[in-house]
Amino acid sequence: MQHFPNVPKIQYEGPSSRNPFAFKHYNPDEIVAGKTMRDHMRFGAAYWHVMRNGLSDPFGGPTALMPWDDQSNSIENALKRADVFFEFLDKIDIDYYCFHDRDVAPELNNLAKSNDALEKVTDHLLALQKSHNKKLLWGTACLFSHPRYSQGAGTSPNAEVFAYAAAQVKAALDATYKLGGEGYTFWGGREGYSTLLNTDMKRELDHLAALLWLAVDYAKKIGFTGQFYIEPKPREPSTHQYDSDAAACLNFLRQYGLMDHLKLNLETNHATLAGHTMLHEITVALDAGALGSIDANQGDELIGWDTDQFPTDLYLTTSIMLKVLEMGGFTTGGLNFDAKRRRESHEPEDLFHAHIGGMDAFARGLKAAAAIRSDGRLAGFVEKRYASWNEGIGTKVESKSVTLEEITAHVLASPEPVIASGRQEMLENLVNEFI
Ligand code: XUL
Ligand code: CO
Repeated sequence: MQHFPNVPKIQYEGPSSRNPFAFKHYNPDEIVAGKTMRDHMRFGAAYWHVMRNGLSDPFGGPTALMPWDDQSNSIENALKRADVFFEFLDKIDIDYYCFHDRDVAPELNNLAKSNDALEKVTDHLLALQKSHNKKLLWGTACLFSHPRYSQGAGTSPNAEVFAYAAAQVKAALDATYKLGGEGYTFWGGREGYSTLLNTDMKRELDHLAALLWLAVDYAKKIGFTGQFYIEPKPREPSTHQYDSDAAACLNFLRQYGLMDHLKLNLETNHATLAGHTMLHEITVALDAGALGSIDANQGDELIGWDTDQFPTDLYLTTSIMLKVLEMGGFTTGGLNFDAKRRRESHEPEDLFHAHIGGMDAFARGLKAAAAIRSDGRLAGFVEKRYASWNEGIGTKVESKSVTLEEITAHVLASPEPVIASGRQEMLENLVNEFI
């Protein structure tokens, strides 16, 4: 059964193609900077957006046409959706996917029944992965939709709710392990507060760390060797979320001794909600050796919430790929399109236009980033800007072999420092040469 009858398998046709169902820049087998584009990108599709997002917004209900979905909470419906999803992955030529437990399988009226449903659906997903040659980038537990989590999951004031969340994490980890998942993500949708008047922040953070440690210990026990990630986001749904940005997450991980066990899964629209650029967030993570994976999307400058749009901004994709190349590429992570179509783009074929656009934008970002790196002028400029640290007083400070008195004596014996221009505009022009 063909669920996307109007859509062919998407193939690379090159920049002169006018076929909307073709890649103009993403050529999976083309070698760029020593690796195929496919291996650089490790593209993933998000089950929650592709299969479960009806495109409703706070002012109106769902618009997305999903003729394959009977809208029931049944296991049969869940199994059918999985078939459609793998047809989508085949046609769009994406190798990886990501899911929440409750996207793929229904939450039923008790944990035993929900776990049983998850077991049945993941058996089917495993078979589909094998027959379609697809892989799981990461799995996660949805600890934010059900009303029991309205006041937090790992940070709930109610210990029984914490316990429920922990049990859900166990089942989601079992599922991820069974499916050979290369990672497991924690996004703390409700891990924050609405008012501090009723909140014991210290206790809530201790509990959140306890949840992560329980997961790390359980993974060891079952032999799950995938990478754990934590995904920063500053607000929405909570007024304040504890994992507010990359620096806050790293501080949390360090405080609770978790740095060896978790890396960051960074999302562009979360970075901008935090008042940062994605480049800033990636740089913070990379410098801490904690850049794990990327939820690829972009926000809308005119709307102050998480619009989760498909990434089409070439400056954004170029800056991301510059850092990914600097890191030496993804290991366990990849570029997961945590992105949804606009509410007006309700036809199934819009799923393809959206992903094609994101994949082509990243392909162009990769090529531009590789060219900027082999050109060398940008890195050369930065290197030269810090050259004074490679000699004299700079070396002494960096090697911590100098006192404040010695530094003062040095300054008294030296002329006024002359600093060079930062040349921001020249460097912006240089980057534009490649885009
Ligand atoms: C929400 C978000 C999540 C996580 C997974 O903003 O990004 O979908 O990626 O829970
Ligand atoms: Co995300």
